[in-house]
Amino acid sequence: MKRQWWHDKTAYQIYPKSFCDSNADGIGDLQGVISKLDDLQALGIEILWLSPVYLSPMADQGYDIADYYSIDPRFGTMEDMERLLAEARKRGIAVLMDLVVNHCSDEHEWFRRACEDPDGPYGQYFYIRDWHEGEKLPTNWCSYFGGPCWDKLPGHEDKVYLHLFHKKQPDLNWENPALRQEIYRMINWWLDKGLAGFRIDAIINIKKALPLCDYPPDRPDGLCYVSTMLRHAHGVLDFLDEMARNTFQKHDAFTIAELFDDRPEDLPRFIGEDGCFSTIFDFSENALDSSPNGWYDRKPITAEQYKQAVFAAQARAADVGFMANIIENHDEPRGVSRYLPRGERSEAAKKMLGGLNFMLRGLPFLYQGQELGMENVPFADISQIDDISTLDEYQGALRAGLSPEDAFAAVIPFSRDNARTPYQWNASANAGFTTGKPWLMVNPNYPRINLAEQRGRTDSVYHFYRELIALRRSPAYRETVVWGSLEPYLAHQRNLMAYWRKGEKTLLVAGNFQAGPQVMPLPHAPRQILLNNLPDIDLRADGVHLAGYQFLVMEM
Ligand code: TEU
Ligand code: CA
Repeated sequence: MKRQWWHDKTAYQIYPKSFCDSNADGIGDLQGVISKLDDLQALGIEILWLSPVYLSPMADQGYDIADYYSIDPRFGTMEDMERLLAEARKRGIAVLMDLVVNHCSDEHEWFRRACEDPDGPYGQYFYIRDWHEGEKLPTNWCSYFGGPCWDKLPGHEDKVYLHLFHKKQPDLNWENPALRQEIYRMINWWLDKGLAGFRIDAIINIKKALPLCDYPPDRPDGLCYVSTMLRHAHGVLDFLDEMARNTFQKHDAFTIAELFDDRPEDLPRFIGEDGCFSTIFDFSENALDSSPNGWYDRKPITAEQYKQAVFAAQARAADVGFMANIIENHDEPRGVSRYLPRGERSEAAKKMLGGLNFMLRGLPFLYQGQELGMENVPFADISQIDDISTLDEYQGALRAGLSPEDAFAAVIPFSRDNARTPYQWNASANAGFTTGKPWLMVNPNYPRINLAEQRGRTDSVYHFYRELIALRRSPAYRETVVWGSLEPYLAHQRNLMAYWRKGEKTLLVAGNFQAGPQVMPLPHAPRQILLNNLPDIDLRADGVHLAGYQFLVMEM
């Protein structure tokens, strides 16, 4: 496999609205990010992805873009963005923005013009269809945020437009070459500015199965999940290859795609040597608890399921390319709250979960606060929730017959707002995020879980992540940690997740994914213990006696 400049890096996602507020309006901003670059550098971060900061009415927190060429005033100015790029570069940090081009905002000029003149050129930028009151809609697809994918075109009684996401996120018509050229021009404009690349949003959705048609209903409301349509859509790679040729390849840009519902056999075309992206996120463990009924019907994920999903994904990518490994992001609950059972979310367990993920083959991608072991939020009432997806899932649970209390209790553990609360900098008011009123409540555990406290304590979760990153960068182990192969070890031993990393050196990574102890047999005694999340290690003739949630990286 050809080596790339980004392979040995550690990446970090910032959710700008909740990272650091520089001007007391309760909303995180670019100046806030700039003021924390030293902290990111001290952690060892070399790639930074910013969730959207473009001009947006914020129906979906910036994933509804009204102008791709300007920064939303809530976040700052274009000068701030340029300064951020320059300051990051000084610290050896490559910056990625979010590329959201399946849809734009209904407040984007393209959509406004399409509404003014649906038969004119901008009408062709979207999927607009004739429709008359009382008729069935053009298709029976269910939007990702609930309800039909079609809404009335503003100003027209007899036309509807397609939105796979929220109604304020009209889908762009990629079949139209003029639209594609506009998008390539925009991408190149940003890359010319010195952006290192993009995280690419919801990209599989750009190709619709044509002609648009109904599919058998698979939901209680008689609609059909978009995933069925996507299975019938062919040709997304033609669009993506064309986009890559016209933009990313010319700039040697780094791209990481958010890809769901892709066909496994297409993996080489996505992330292989000549693939259209540098890498994609591995969502296989996030998908484990999904249910066709919705969030309220999700079941807890067991350690065994987690391990098997991760190993399967590692095997798929092994000869193809690098996947990016995550335990959480801005769309998911906190990893420690999801994959560790209630009552067992100790710092040791958090380090184990983080360590097992970090040491996989691929690009480690942290989400803000993960390095502190930030947890889900004890929301008490639905009125505290901002996220449109959670509100929709809550309604779905009510429709399924759950009482309001049960619906709330079932849905909240999966709320996207769990990961969107302000970053916990210190124990002062609002966790040091803002001196104003934060836009979303701060997790009340901030006096206990915050960066200042963890920085001052060498056995903290934060310091453990620093050690993981330092190991990845170290001259002695980099070769093995980054490019070494991965082979599962004792994959059938229950609640043990262990794997070899083999390269110049031979490392054995092991996590005891349970509260009780267990013995892991070893082929021979380790040469050296490189990382241990507990103060001691119990090595005996029959192997290593792991304490509950113990995590080790051993050189063998
Ligand atoms: O998410 C794409 C996606 O597939 C979502 O349906 C995801 O599964 C959902 O958020 C779960 O509730 C991306 C962004 O990451 C997300 O924040 C946006 O809301 C979405 O695209 C639309 O742009
Ligand atoms: Ca602000």
